[in-house]
Amino acid sequence: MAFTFQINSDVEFNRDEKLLKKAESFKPQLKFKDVSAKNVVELIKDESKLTGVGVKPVYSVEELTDRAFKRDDQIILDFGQHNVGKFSIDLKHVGSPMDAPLTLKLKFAELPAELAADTADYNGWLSKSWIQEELLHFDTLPVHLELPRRYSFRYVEISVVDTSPKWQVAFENPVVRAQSSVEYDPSLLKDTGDDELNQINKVGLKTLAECMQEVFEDGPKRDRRLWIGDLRLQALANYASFDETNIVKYCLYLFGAMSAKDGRISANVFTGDKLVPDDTFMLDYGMFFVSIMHDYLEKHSDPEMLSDLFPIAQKQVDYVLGLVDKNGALPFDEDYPVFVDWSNDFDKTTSGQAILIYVLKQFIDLTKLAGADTAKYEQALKLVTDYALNELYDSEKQFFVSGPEREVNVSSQVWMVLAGVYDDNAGLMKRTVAELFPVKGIATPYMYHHITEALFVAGLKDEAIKLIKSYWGKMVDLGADTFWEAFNPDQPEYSPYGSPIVNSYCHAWSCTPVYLFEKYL
Ligand code: RAM
Repeated sequence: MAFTFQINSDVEFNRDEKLLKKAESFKPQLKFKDVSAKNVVELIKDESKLTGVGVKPVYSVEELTDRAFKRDDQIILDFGQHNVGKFSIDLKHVGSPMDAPLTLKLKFAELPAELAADTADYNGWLSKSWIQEELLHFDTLPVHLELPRRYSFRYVEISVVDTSPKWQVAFENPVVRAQSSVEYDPSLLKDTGDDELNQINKVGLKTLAECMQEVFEDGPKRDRRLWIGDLRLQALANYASFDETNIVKYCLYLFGAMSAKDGRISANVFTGDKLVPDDTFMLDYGMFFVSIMHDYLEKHSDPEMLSDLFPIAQKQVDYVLGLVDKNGALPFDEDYPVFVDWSNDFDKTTSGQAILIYVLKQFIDLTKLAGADTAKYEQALKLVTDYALNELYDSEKQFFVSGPEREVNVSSQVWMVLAGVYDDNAGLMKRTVAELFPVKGIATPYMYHHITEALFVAGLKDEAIKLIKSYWGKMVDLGADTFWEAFNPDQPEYSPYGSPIVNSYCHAWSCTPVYLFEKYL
């Protein structure tokens, strides 16, 4: 099973006001820019695009002013690019006096596919409230409408529910006050020498920029909050591009200031009006707090951060080491799962073991840096690594196996390679490519990132590039302006939530080509 909703209302949290105050000093300033809509477009059937829906321009936005709309009329505004921000528009009445209110329905979409989907059909397990829609009444016109809520979109569909037979409504100046804490600037990217890769890189950078708000959000449409797993990858892509250090520190300090009293670090933090740690815990996400510190300190020296956050990282590591049995196995626990990917189709026990090894190595580096004693952790590392090599590596199959069925899956090999457990990574990944590719049943760019990185680490550069082109490249072909939260190339309409209408089509953990190209090309 993978992660679904957890309700752990009995968990007690720390709230370290000193660390929160420090966090506040790192909080980034948002930058704002007004972007006008470009065209009015209409949906068309286009089999080359996601769910077979594309758009075609009908007229330019300047021509909107001359038109008036009545009951059941509809327009779709295209802003020409993905934006995160607040939408505004001028509404005027045309004709006889207003003898009834105006009712409009507004729908915001990152992709045309969302506009084609019928909201009423949504019956998934995530809240319907994520669907980006508004129903609005206006008793008098003209009105300068400024929506109070931030949306994430390229397209806005405006449906006139009704005016009255006596008058119509006209629209002018559709604008989004676009926001981010960085400015998207493709000149930050190096030329890979390959047009397709350059295009993928740009879409990756745009994705990252849109998700860099006051925190590294996972997705500006949904969940609009700070998840550790996403943060780790965003921070890496950020070092390879914008290299904004304060936002990383802000996020790290938030997790550090609000860990659970038992030592676990929450999987995500709500960062609306109040800062609230979620009562959701995932073992791999909690442990990646260490990785984020480690990655940061590899790039930027920061003794103060190390001394502030090291004790918190240590408690998290100690908590997980307490779950390891005397043989060195880390059992899979439904109540404290390893996430790894949204797919439920593979066993994650061995991936969890490898992630523990991966993090433990980084933690030992941090321990040395902090001048603390590493003996306990060196010993633990040996125990869990020996277990992986002796019990989880099947020398007949020549693969790492996972779970009671001794299943061979891609994720176990990938994480063992990333953890540097086995002495022949190249051989292991070659066998993985030969026997377990094409990748099946993996649903997230998050896991595809780890597969790709394992290929690079193992020296299989051509395979890595091939995978990037067939995965991220396919999203571009399907119309991505920004990369998506979930994508299964065999089943492009897949959603982890039961319906693509709540999928996020600008999702942080998919931005990693920016990091991979910088590091491995
Ligand atoms: C979803 C979001 C987020 C991810 C978690 C596990 O809610 O997509 O990005 O980190 O799942």
